[in-house]
Order: sequence, then C-alpha cells, then structure tokens
Amino acid sequence: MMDYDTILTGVEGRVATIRFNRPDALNALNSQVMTDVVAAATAFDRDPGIGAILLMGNARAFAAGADIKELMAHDYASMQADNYFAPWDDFAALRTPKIAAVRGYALGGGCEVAMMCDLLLASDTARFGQPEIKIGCIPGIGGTQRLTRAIGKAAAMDLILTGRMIGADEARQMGLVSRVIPDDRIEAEAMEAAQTIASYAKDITMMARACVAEADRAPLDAGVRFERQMYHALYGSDAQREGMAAFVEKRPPAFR
Ligand code: CO8
Repeated sequence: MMDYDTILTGVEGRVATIRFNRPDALNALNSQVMTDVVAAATAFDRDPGIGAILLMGNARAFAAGADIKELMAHDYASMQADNYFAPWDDFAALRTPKIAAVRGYALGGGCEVAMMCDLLLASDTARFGQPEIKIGCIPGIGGTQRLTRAIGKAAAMDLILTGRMIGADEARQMGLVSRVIPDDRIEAEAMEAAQTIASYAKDITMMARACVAEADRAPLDAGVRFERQMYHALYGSDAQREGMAAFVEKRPPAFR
C-alpha cells in the first residue's frame, strides 16, 4: 500500500479506510491532503476488491476546513489558473460508495468533503458549519449547492450567511446526517455500515448510489428515466441472478 504524507490508509476486508492525519492543524485540508485523498480514493475506487470507502478524522476534528494559511498565498489570478479545488470534484465523482464518519469539527471544506460522501454519519461530538463568511470567503467546493440540496434553502442560507456551527442533533433534524452515534461507537458503527455495503455486489451498489446522486442533478422525470435505465441494465448482472436465485432457494447470496 502507498504511503501518504497527510492521510493514513488501510483495508479491512472489502472496506478501505482513509483518515485525515494533520492533527496539529485540526486536519485542515491543504493541497497535499487533497492530492493524497484523491490519489488514495481513486486507487480504491478502481479496485474491485474494495466495496466501500470510509473517510474519517480524529476525535477533535474530521476537518476544520481548507487550510487558511495556504489559501492566504493565493490571489485571483492564481486561483483561476490553478482551478485550485478542482481535484475535489474527482473525489465527489468516484463511484464506490463513500462513507464519512464525523467526530468533532467538520467546518468549511471539511463539511463540504463530508457532504461529497454518500453516507454521512455523525458522532454526538460532531460540529458542522460553513464559517467561510467569517473570514471574508464563501464555500468553494460545492457547499452552497450540496448543503442547499441536503437541508433546503432556508437552513442553508442560515448556516452560510451567519457562519454558525450546529451540533449533531441539529444536523440530524435538518437532514444533513442520517445517524447520530455516541462518540465511542461511531467508528465501529461506520465500519459496520461500510462492511454491509461492501458485502453486496459492487456493480449494484455503484448503480444505487449513482441513482440517488442523480437526484441532486436531474429534474424528476430525467432522474426517474435514469433510474429505470439502471434498473433494466442490472438484469445483465450476475448479482441480480444470484441475489434472486438465493432468495428463492432460501440460502445466502454469494456475490462475486
Ligand atoms: N486552516 C489552517 N489551520 C487551521 C484551520 C484551518 N481551517 N483550523 C484550525 N487550524 C489550526 C489553527 O491555526 C491552530 O494551529 P496553531 O496551533 O499552529 O495556531 C490549530 O489548528 C488548532 O486550532 P485552534 O487553536 O484554533 O483550536 P480551537 O479549539 O481554539 O478552535 C476552531 C477550533 C473553532 C475549529 C478554529 O480552529 C477555527 O475556527 N478554525 C477555522 C474554521 C474555518 O474557518 N474553516 C473554514 C475555512 S475556509 C474554507 O474551508 C473554504 C472552503 C473552500 C473549499 C475548501 C476545499 C478543501
């Protein structure tokens, strides 16, 4: 396995783990983190032995945002020329189901990267926010769009314009996260969810997540058509034949 400067990676069964590892900077996302995460996640995405990718930080922070100290070195021209945050779009577009397990701060870019994941699980210690406005900035890797789609315009405006932080329970009520889990159990429960997802046929979980993700993009009729195409296509898969045969034969399916 590759070594990275700013993340720790691992594999447990069919689940790949990526852990932000800049504890002294609350896992602030500098360009090296971006490069490392995208490289690791892309390699895992292409590996048929990996059925889910679990993204984590540490107890204090998932990630407290883009690295403000690094951003300060930029001006308009360099941002334009580098298209500085573009690699995160590659991360968002990966097809393998991605799970974020958030403990502590998920602010700014940290919240945005968490929202790029398909499953967002929060520890009861989690703190979410888009505080960019406080530093004369706005979200830059999809926060204004993904947050609005996740929690609606009213709540997204509230968070993005005031920059206030919300706790796990408020995030759950808003629909930003699907589960709130006691801090001492979150990583185990997130791993369990990842293992469950990874136990299914990867081609089918990729289709399922792609269909749900399509809802963020397409009008309803186009999204329904997209889903129907996927549904028809999966009748060409081994997984569909095996899954249905196993049900009828009253045995567990053996997905390849
Ligand atoms: N960037 C750089 N360094 C950071 C960041 C950050 N975002 N967050 C924390 N750190 C560093 C601090 O500078 C400090 O370092 P040092 O010890 O060298 O001074 C260390 O981490 C610990 O932080 P604090 O001492 O501040 O810890 P506190 O417990 O007092 O406070 C907070 C924790 C409230 C989380 C506080 O650190 C904070 O407000 N951080 C900034 C949060 C923020 O504004 N995030 C948004 C950043 S802008 C952004 O994300 C733009 C999005 C565009 C796309 C992003 C793509 C990745």
